[in-house]
Amino acid sequence: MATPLERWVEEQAKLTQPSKIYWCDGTEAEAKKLIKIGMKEETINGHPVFQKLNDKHWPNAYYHRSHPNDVARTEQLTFVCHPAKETAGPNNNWMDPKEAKTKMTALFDGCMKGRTMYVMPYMMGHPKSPYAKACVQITDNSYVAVSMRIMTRMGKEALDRIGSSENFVRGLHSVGDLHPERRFIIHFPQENLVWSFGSGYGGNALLGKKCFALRIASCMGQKEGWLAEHMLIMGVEDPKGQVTYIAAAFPSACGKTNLALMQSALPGYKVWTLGDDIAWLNIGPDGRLYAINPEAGFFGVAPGTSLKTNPKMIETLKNKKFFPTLYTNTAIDNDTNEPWWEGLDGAVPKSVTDWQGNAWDPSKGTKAAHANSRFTVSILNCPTLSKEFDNPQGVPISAIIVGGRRSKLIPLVMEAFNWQHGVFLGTRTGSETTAAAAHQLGVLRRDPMAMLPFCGYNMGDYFAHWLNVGKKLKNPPKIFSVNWFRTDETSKFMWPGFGDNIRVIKWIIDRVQGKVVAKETALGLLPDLKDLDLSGLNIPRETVDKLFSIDPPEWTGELQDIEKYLSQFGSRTPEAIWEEYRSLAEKLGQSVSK
Ligand code: OXD
Ligand code: MN
Repeated sequence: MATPLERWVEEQAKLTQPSKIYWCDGTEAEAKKLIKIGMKEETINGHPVFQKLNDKHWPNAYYHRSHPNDVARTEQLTFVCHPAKETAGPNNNWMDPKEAKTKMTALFDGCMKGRTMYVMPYMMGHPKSPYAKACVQITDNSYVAVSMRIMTRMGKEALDRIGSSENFVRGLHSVGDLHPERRFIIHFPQENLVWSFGSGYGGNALLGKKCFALRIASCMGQKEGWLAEHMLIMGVEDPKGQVTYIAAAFPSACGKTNLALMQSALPGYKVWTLGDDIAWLNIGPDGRLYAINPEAGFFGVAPGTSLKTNPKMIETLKNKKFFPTLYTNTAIDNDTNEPWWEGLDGAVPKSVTDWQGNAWDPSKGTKAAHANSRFTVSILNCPTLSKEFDNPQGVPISAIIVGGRRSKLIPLVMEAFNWQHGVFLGTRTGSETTAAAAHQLGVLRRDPMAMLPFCGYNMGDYFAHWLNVGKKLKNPPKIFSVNWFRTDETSKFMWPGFGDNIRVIKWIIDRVQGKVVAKETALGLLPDLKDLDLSGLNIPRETVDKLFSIDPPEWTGELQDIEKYLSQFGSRTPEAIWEEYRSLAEKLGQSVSK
């Protein structure tokens, strides 16, 4: 008798009518075969799905050029279909589940004619972890299939875990005809199901990532008492060899990957990488918060990645260990057939093909690589991979960091007074926008816990869930806010960032270990400057003061904006969050109506 998985695959095949069905085993041999198919038999917008790059300096490198209209997540075309609209909240686009099924069924009907249907069983998390989830994605594109091998644990262990059970997360994906009017990323949280049509872009098409591990998983976490978060996970080893585990939430393209692989500027401190994008946080048997990274690879922004900004990522990309590494929408150096992007070390190559396949003419002022061009590489290639990466129980988190790109107001670092205040710091987080999603650049967008595009249910309820998790923790992590991006009067960043961020992390660890005291201010607990290790850093005292300055009148507009934002969720915004808001306003000497 057919298993639920076989039956589901059969139903999807009946709907989409592929010419072939191929069950992926996730092996290297298979990836090689799929890449060949992608080079010879499949095209996107007239370009072969894969192009071989020069292996000399970039081992196992393959190039993928997406459709120019399909280069980022499309939040306006992303829907979460709970039966009731209020469950989705103002933070999500909502469609009635029945209407969504009808609409999507029409799009998927016959969409794989003449194509191969790839069936990919995969695990999010280590197969032995009690926190891991078994999943299956179907796609009709070899780039997506090969990317999923890199980003997840694909193959037999997932199949074994599913066995004859109904209990697996389902994802149906087709690139369709890549027409933006026929592009929809649709989530059905009640069925642990995602339907994605019309895009091959990572965040829209690799359904284990944002669609499942954040949107659907956040709904599972709400029901089951855990948190699915847009966070990096790292272990920081101090000079005594003690490792402190930290999870940090920053919006897309705000430096999570750089921090997760940071090469410390302070001697004796070492960063061990566990993840750069997603953390699942569960309450462990001892009442502490434990983190696993459900993913197995990095889908990182290429421009700006260099030996200077992220040497360990360059080493990761140059590691031969795990096959293959993909470069999507970067430029290509024509003389060497190697990938290239703005910000990469060395001179600008003489002759470059841009991300759209045209000869690049720098005098026109255009970029050769797309601002959101990406590399996809296995975490197993990472030289700083933590030995705890495969620990099924995860790692105990001692500090949670929230942050965003703020040119003003928000200090370099501060500690929350307690969990409730920390959750408030998360809710008020905002960032000046970047290129990872298709929207206007440089505008302040409130992005609570960096989850605005990823929380699969009403954010007011999400804040309440965070408060509830805190109540259940016997030994909750301390919560911190950081801001690497404060600028001076000439709009220059005041903090050097990158490897120097360890100076801030050291203070955080010293606080966790109870080694230093902090100063109470209206915003939170700030460092005594003598406790911030700035040795060897040429930064004037006046600038350091500015990085921490609090100017109450400047906060008037900010408070109004926070209030406006939180009010959207009506009575679902917990009273405890409003309490923190009022307390902040009062400490800043401002009167507010809420
Ligand atoms: C990502 C994103 O790709 O956040 O990680 O957009
Ligand atoms: Mn992300």
